[in-house]
Amino acid sequence: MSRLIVVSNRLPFTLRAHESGFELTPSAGGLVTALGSYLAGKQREDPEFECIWVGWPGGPVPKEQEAAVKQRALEEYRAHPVFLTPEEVDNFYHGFSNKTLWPLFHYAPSYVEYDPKYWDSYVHVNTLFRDAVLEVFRPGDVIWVHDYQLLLLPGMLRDALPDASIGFFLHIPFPAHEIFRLMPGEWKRSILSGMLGADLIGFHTHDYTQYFLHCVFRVLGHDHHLGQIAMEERVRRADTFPIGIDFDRFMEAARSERVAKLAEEILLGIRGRKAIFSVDRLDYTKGLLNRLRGYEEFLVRYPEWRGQVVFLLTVVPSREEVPQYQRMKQELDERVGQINGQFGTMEWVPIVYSYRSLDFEMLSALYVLSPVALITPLRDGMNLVAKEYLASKPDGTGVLILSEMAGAARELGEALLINPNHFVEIADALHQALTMDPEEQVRRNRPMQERLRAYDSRRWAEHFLSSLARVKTQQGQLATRQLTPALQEDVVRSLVEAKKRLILLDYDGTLVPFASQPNLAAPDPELLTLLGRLSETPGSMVFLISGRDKGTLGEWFRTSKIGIIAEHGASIREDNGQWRLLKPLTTEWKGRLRPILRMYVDQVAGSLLEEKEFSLAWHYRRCEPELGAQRAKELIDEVTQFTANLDVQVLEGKKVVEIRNSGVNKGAAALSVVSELRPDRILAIGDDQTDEDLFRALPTDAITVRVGTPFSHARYSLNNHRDVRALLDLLARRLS
Ligand code: GDG
Repeated sequence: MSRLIVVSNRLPFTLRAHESGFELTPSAGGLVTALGSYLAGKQREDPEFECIWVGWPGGPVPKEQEAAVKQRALEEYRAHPVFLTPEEVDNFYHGFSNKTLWPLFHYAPSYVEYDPKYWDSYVHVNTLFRDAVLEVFRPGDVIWVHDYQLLLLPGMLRDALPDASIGFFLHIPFPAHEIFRLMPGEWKRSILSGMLGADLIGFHTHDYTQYFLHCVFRVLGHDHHLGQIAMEERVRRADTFPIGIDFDRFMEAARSERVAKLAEEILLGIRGRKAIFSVDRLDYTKGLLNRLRGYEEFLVRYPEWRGQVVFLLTVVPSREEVPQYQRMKQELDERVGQINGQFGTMEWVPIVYSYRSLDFEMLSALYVLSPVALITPLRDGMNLVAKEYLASKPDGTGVLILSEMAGAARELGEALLINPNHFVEIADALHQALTMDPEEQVRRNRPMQERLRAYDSRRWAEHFLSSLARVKTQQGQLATRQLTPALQEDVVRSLVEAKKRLILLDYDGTLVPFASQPNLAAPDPELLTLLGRLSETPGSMVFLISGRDKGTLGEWFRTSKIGIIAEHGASIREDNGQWRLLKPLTTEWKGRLRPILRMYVDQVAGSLLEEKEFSLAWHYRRCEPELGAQRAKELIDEVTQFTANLDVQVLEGKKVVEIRNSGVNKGAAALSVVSELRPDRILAIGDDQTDEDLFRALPTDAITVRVGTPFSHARYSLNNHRDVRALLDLLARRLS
């Protein structure tokens, strides 16, 4: 990679206009810091490497100044600004981003405003970002889009740049489906499709990744395999990348004289009392009021600490335009006043409260001098403050009290984890922290520090970008070649030259088109003749390999000499016409699952239950499509939970949900046939996901053909069953 385009709502600087012009001052958010150390390292390794940042400069720019701002942004920051009008800022940023997505994704549905005006603006501003990216994009660039303000952008970029490398990272939680579904249908679908425009979609925790995958499944109907989303035209991945911090920077600062001096001054100011510390943006998700309630309870329950501790509460102004934030600020001021009024004395103020932002050294000094950090968000994507606190403790002492609702709690299990809704827990944790002996503090902190040092912000960015590169390679490997007439000649020639050739053919969608009911897809005379001609040529072994039951296939091909592997590989028909199992199977699970499937048949008009010897299948081809797809997701969800302890697997085929014994698949079945017959050439053709097992399992020199899509583990692709028949006909002619 020689160029990286980072796209985020805000640029790494803030623009301030004044009478004589404007100023660009660097801003140091979590993302800027995280990427900063990665970029510096990358540039050292590869002087050619370049990063361009696309985003909003954070303030209104008069039209006549745009060109000058653009010029300076490029020169000073390698940045490409997206200019927004005050109205766009209102509707897109304060509106949809912060009044709709932010509260919803942080599980505060009662704060959510569903305003179509906001949505329209969100769509529009995402197109402005798209245009800005397209202005700077050059083939070969990697695009990395960040956060909830730009959920539609990856999809918009994909439409314009079908082959580009596009990554997306969400810095806030992704909510469970129960919450996500509160949004109107069009918004939900557009947001998920927008995110799926990326090749790699990253989240902070495994839960967020799973919730996203679940929503994709429930809302759009795309299933996934280990985070790889099975969409026909392109593979993309959702995965977990917990953001790190610049560990060394905090550790170094903590060791610096300047910070030590500042810390000493602050300690003098609080007369050497033990400091409990927190810093957050003003936000209802950060649990500030709960924290105060917990601190108050602590002073009530443990009066011996009165006068001995000081709560250094720093709140950084944020989103002051949003009414909830204004109300919260007021409530916060009142609560601090009440607690100080109730417990304070002439000598002692329980809470030292500041409402402003700190410079880095001040922040570092507070981390250094505070024996306890109290971090209690109600929801938080990650929470970097918790990590930074630990990175600022060279001797390993200090106690982190952390809400289990923060993404960071997943990595920081040795901290004192509390539930932020339970103020008694907060109070007890404060007491425990203040009385914890230093050895225990070090014992808890060292492993966390090691983790933070090893997976720092640089590693995080490297991990994400190398995973993105891997997805691109994988896409390249999965893109099959269309079996053109010239290639067909080559393929047929190599089959003709072989002494023993094995031909494995899926049935529905591969040899015949799909029928509205499974039993209406009987083979036509032309097909029977074609397969007959093929199987009669010396050295040819033809097998149908299908998900259908052995009864139907056996009946349809009663007189035919071809081999049959039925029910995705459960049973095989031998030369003598007898069926045998390919591996021992049980069916007692059917009794437990049949009633669930029956319930779905009753509830969804037009659906039907097909019972095969070793599987149960719920078909919804004839149902109202939306309802059928919706119920199929629910059924899979329900059955998957139910089957956790059963030796069965749940599979979604084309308009069918099938449950069968695990370990039974076309790949395993084909391999057992291959090892028995030892062919020197194999041709395998199939059209759906279950055939991918077959393509993956066969030796690499097998001629594998996927019907209907070029994205497959097969080597070649054909368009439809007519093309398949034409290929088989050509082969039969050359063999005769
Ligand atoms: C979002 C997600 C996720 C704060 N006040 C000052 C200051 N900070 C720095 C901290 C820290 C960062 O800002 C805050 O990061 P958080 O993670 O706590 O929270 P959000 O801003 O809400 O960020 C969050 C994050 O994205 C990263 O993915 O962790 O969950 O909500 O680095 O040190 N820095 C200075 N003065 C301050 O007053 N210098």
